[in-house]
Amino acid sequence: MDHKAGYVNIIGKPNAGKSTLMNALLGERLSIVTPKAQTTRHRILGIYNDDNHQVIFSDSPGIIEPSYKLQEKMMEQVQESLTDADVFLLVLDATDPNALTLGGDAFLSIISQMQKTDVPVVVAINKIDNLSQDAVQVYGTKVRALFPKAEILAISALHQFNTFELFQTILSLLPEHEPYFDKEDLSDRNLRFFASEIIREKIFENYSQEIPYSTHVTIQSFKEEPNISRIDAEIWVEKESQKAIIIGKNGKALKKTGTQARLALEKFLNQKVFLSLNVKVKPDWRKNESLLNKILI
Ligand SMILES: Nc1nc2c(ncn2[C@@H]2O[C@H](COP(=O)(O)OP(=O)(O)OP(=O)(O)O)[C@@H](O)[C@H]2O)c(=O)[nH]1
Ligand SMILES: [Mg+2]
Repeated sequence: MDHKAGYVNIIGKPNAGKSTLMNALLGERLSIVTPKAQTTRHRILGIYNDDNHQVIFSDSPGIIEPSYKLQEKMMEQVQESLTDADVFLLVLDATDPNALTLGGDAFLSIISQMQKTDVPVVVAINKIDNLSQDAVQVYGTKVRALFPKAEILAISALHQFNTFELFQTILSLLPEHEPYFDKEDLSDRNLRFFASEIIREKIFENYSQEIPYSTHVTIQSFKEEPNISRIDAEIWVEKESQKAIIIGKNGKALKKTGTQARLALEKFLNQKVFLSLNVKVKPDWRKNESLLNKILI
């Protein structure tokens, strides 16, 4: 058999550039990206197919010490990606002085698992567009000391520098295997999921402090008509005061977010979109186990 296939599980701290990198490797904007940490909440598979390869990239939330139930569930999504990897792709933000050292036991324990595993490890030293060559060199030496057997590449996911080389390295490490998914599949997630993520991305971009973290987006209905998709979405918040902030004075803030989300959805779906957004208060949804079990699957 000369077909190769496998799971390439991307892990790292929040904001390291994991989602940017998955999108760059796939050439598709599947995972949402924002400047804020803890943007990604779910494990998301992005699938690359050609005649001889199926690369299943797995994006996941950044590793943190969970301090509430939603974060615990996010870390369960990370744990899952530690179990089925054919290749680990560890993403480090080279501009973060604490990228390798501090960051709590959760991250250190994952680093130590990576050091012991028989699964091939690729380390992507990311954001080198913001670093001098000397600094990259120094950083590379530190990473080499931690991972003597790993493939180590200095990249910029944002500017797609060295990402082709990274992709070739990954291909060379994949095992021979039949495809796991249909060759037409791009992801394990459906359009409703991506629609909710795109709306969440615009919330992350438009609101500050705790607001984005206190929201969740559900799609109430998604109707595909020949020339337009009609999407009804609900934005959950935890308190009335947050609802007021999301809506803004005279509805201005929600209108702006809604317009940006609609335009992004139109680009993603390649079709006109009618988007209706409703804000609903769901007290303490981030601590509600049964709600979270429905949301984080
Ligand atoms: N300068 C620079 N910025 C980058 C690079 N890669 C990602 N970023 C930026 O870093 C920020 C975080 O990127 P994400 O891809 O959302 O990071 P993530 O690791 O998925 O973050 P979480 O989902 O929160 O864990 C965004 O503002 C990106 O544009 C890079 O190579 N260079
Ligand atoms: Mg992400």
